[in-house]
Amino acid sequence: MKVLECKFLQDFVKMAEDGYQQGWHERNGGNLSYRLKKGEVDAIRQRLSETASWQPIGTSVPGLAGEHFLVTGSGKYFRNIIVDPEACLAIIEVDGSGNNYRIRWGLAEGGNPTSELPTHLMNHEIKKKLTGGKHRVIYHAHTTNTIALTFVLPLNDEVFTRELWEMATECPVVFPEGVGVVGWMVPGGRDIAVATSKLMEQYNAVIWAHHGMFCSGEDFDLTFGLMHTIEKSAEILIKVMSMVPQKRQTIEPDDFRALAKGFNVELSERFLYD
Ligand code: 2HA
Ligand code: ZN
Repeated sequence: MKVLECKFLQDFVKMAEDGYQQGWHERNGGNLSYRLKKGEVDAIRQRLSETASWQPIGTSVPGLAGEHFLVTGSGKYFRNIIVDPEACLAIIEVDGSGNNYRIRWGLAEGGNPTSELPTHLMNHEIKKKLTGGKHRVIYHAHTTNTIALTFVLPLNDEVFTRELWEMATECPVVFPEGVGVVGWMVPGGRDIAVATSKLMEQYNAVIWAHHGMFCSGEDFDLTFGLMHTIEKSAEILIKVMSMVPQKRQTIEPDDFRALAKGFNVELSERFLYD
């Protein structure tokens, strides 16, 4: 089967275009990765090259040994993905040790997988383990309003979660586990990957101060939907903060407790401080 005709590739391209249309992917900003199912790899096996050499990932992900991922390319622009997926994307394979990868398809004009490969793969490793293999998508975007909030809110999980929950009744239902926050760090390496994947043990969304956000999910719709919901909530919060020094009324801790009951979700008391 042709890789470009596969549903997983077409869904990946649509999600990338949706993100671009949101304004989250200026220049080469952001990156996306998807862990292929075994049947998906089998369907394209004859189209996968075995000639590329193994390269170091820059971190160790033994829990992903032998897995294949569709990933965006380093320096490639989201706005070009829909035009030429074969030049902008790659399918990579992780070796048996979890220390190296090789390119098996794509990057037709040359290049490397996303500069955030360590964070993507470490997030995939932890989520694969914690969800029994359900989570397959990791998404990084430069979400404008969420980034803006990292200049004015304290950089801690409790405040970000609570403020974002208060801005839309659906929020605690969409991300009942809350959001994690990483203070400013140099992107693109192992240190930020370790910090992010540690928070991914608890959350499905992690905000990078003055940079953007990472989301994890089972499929493209759920992962994009999570990013979209959080970013919209951040936009409402900025509008509210721009209008008045303090909210006149809001969703209160007891309202959240009632919501948790009604929607059968668990909301940690950690976020329901007075
Ligand atoms: O340029 O978003 O974090 C890609 C990025 C790096
Ligand atoms: Zn980025």
